[in-house]
Amino acid sequence: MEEVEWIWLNGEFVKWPEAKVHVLSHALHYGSGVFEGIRCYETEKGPAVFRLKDHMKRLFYSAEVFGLKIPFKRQELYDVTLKLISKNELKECYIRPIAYYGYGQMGLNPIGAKVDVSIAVWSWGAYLGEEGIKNGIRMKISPWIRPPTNVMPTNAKVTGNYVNSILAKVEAVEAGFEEAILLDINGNIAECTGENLFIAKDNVLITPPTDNTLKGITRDSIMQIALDFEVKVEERLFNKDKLFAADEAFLTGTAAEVTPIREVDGKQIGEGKPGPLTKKLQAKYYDSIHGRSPEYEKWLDFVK
Ligand code: PPE
Repeated sequence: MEEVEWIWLNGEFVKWPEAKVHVLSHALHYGSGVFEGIRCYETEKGPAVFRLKDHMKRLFYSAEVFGLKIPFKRQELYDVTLKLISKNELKECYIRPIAYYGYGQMGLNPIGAKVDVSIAVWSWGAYLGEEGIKNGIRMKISPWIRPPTNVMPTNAKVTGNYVNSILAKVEAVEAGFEEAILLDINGNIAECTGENLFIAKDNVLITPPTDNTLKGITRDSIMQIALDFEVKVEERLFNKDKLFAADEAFLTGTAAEVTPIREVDGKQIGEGKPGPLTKKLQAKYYDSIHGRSPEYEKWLDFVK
């Protein structure tokens, strides 16, 4: 990982090597934290963070679901994020805010434990590879099931949830695939380890509802772009048959951006390459994050 100079930790800018945690931090043992993944992109008007307000809103939503009290205001974390990017003189970066139970109290009951908050930024390239963004990836349906929300709060970005994602990811990668698709307990497609999933059939875009999955901000952006292109969008449950019979499929996420899917479980999706609708939505998404689409400039928060 590429280090930068500054990390923001509990109200102060500290040097990268100084941003450490104690081995008895609560979150290290029990996954008791909430976090976000955000990206900043270079634009003609300077670096801009994509949908920063929405990401901060989701951070506080996750904290509320989990019952963790963030000892800063949403606006403070918003301001600090922009400042941190300029302080590190970055043009493009990934942004990782995290709030977690820190050091001082062990045992499962975290009530009253200290909450630490940090924001780190670093440069992070294509999550599933440049090749994947261009030509599509090969996916595997995971034997691991996305837990329902009465088991884990899967529509909140709680760190402990990601054990489920790691299990699915490792299983898929070891079997020679780039990424895993997780089903819900009823066999419907839920989402991927760190992305939402879309299929296109007869020019209609379909994505699972987010009752049991993360309400992706990239997902929401793609749905808005599709509607602006007058493409019909449906949020409904579907199973793997529909996925295998799709004309096109792709996944969305801050890290993965818009990555086409060319194959699932060895079966070719559509023509086995990024389809026309995927390419059109992908191109518009890249234009919007890089400030080349005036209609979506509302999604950008510029670093001063
Ligand atoms: N589902 C999950 C489970 C998920 O973690 C993400 C983001 C999404 C969907 C897409 O959400 P959004 O980024 O708002 O469009 N995953 C983040 C973490 C990746 C990581 O490896 O860490 C991300 O994309 O930043």
